[in-house]
This record gives sequence, structure tokens and C-alpha cells, in this order.
Amino acid sequence: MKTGVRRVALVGTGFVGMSFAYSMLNQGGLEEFVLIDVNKDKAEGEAMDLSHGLPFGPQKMDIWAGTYEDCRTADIVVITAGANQQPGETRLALVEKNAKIMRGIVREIMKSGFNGILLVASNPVDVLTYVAWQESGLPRHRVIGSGTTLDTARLRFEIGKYLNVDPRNVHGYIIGEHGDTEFPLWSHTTVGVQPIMDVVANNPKFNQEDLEQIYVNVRDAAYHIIERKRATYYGIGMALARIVRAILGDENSCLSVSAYLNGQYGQNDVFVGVPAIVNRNGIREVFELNITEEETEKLTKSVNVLKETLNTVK
Ligand code: 6V0
Repeated sequence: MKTGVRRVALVGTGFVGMSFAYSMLNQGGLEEFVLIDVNKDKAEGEAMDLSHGLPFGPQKMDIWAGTYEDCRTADIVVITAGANQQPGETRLALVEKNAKIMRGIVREIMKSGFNGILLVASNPVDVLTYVAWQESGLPRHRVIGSGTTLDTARLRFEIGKYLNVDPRNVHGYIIGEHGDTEFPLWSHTTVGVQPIMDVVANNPKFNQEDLEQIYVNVRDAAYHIIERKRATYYGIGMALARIVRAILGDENSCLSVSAYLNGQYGQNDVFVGVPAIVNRNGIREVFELNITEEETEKLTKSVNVLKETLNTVK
């Protein structure tokens, strides 16, 4: 990755893309921000509106509505473009539609001579990250999906609320498909330095049933939010900003992104949410945690669901 001016390009200036952009505007960490959308007017309007926040932001930033050619020198291209499910449309039809959109976008990005890191958030994110990797020809460590970073944040928030501790001191991960088969790694969840299983076992105020309910709420959070406001975007916007800052800052942060598995946890040739170390080269490594037999079974089930969908668009 080049040094000096840090450039991020965003493809898809909808709710998710702009929540991410607004987070970056407030947090800083880059000098050039390119907004790309099939709807050029939308990208232009967003670039104007965002720029007007710069006098209140932490740093100087050039923000403009650009073209795929601007991806050439980008460090990261974040893809949040995609169609939403239409009434009567099956999930499978949506997958096919979005895979087609993803291939078209990645082809344009690569035509520019782009040689950075691709970060995908469009859904179904694990499947579309695979499609983006396949289409890009980039090394697998430079293609990343947002995976279960958002779900993990939801889990940390809920546990923090339940135990009345700062969610930043809750260390635990949701892994698997970003979807119905995801699950928490309770065996590796700690609050401060205490395993959560010890916390619930030693304190009559807390119990395992509540933890299971927290998991169900986390897993179904998107449905509950969509029911009320039709879409979810602030949480994922912050999660994407977190990943982008980990990359640009060469942080070696541990995040549950969608990463390519090459034998870890007995899984191969799939992108799925697992804790991984992220730095300016992308994914440095995927940890292989010593997970329980039950957790291994759940991960296998989740991967199988992903592979089934993936086979329809590969
Ligand atoms: P939105 O508000 O409809 O925005 C989508 C944007 O993509 C629009 O501005 C479109 O014009 C643009 N677009 C569509 N096709 C193309 C194309 N071919 N080239 C360029 N731009 C295009 O949707 P929203 O922002 O709410 O959601 C975007 C995607 O994020 C969807 O697939 C969601 O399902 C997904 N999410 C992913 C999450 C995650 O955790 N990974 C969380 C929430 C939503």
C-alpha cells in the first residue's frame, strides 16, 4: 500500500454507504474520499452535503463524486451498493441480482488498475465477498467482508447492558454467516478478564437463559429494526469505519470480519465471519480458536448454508 495521502472510494451512496461516510468524516484517518454511485446525482449531492461538515471535523479531507477511474490509487474500496428485496421477490433471486451487480462493480474497479483492499458490506455479505474475490483476482487476504462485525458489536452492547459494564470491556465474538445461522462463541467470551460463563455461574442475578435470549435478540436485530424503520445503517456504518481505520492505521486489530478460510476450523473455500487480525495488508491471519465440539458443529452448519447459496452464483 502506498504511503502519504490515504484515499478511500465508496461504491454505493445509500443509507449504509453514507452512514459509513459520515462516521469517517467525524473520525478522520483519510485525506481523500471518493463517492461513486450509479445514481450520479445522489453521489454529487452527498459529496456536497458531507463537505459542508468539514469545518467541524477532525481533519482536512477532499470529498468528491467520482468515477471508477478514481479507484486506481485508492487504498481501500468499500462496496455498499446493492438492490433490496422487492415484495414477492425470493431471497435467491436477490442473491442472483446482487451477485450480478457485484461482478459488474468489481470489474469496473479492477479496470482502473486498483491494487488495494476491497471491503464488502452488501448482502448477503459472505456470499458477495466471495463473488468480489473471484471477480477481482486479488489475493484473498486483500478481500474482506464486514462479516459479523456488526453482530459482534450488538452482542457486546447487549451484554454490557445486561451486566452494567462498558461494552468496550466485553470481549467476545459472533461468528458464522452474517444471518440466521450465526452464533456467539461463549467459550471465548470474557467481561474484563472474567469468562462470561463464570460470571453467570457465580452471580444469582445472572443466568444462562438470559444469555441465550441476548443471542436471539442479536441474531434477529436486523428484522426488529427493519420492521420499525425499514433498514439498518448506523451500526454497520460505524463497523465499516472501524475496519477501515484498522486497515489504514495498520492496527493489527482483531475483528470478526468475513475472511477466506483455508483449512481453519476444518473449513475450506468460503468467506465467513471469524475473528481475524486486520492491518494495512488486509487480513494478516485468521485465528484458529480452540472452540467446543458444539461450536464446531454450528460453524459447519453455517458454512454449509453459505456454500449452498454460493453454489447458485459461483
Ligand atoms: P440503499 O439505500 O438502497 O443504497 C444502495 C445504493 O447502491 C443506492 O444509492 C444505489 O443507487 C446504489 N447502487 C445500486 N446498484 C449500483 C451499481 N450497479 N453501481 C453503483 N451503485 C449502485 O441500500 P442500503 O444502503 O440500505 O443497503 C446497502 C446494502 O448493505 C444492502 O445490500 C444491505 O442489505 C446491506 N447491509 C449490510 C449490512 C451488513 O452488516 N453487512 C447491514 C445492513 C445493510
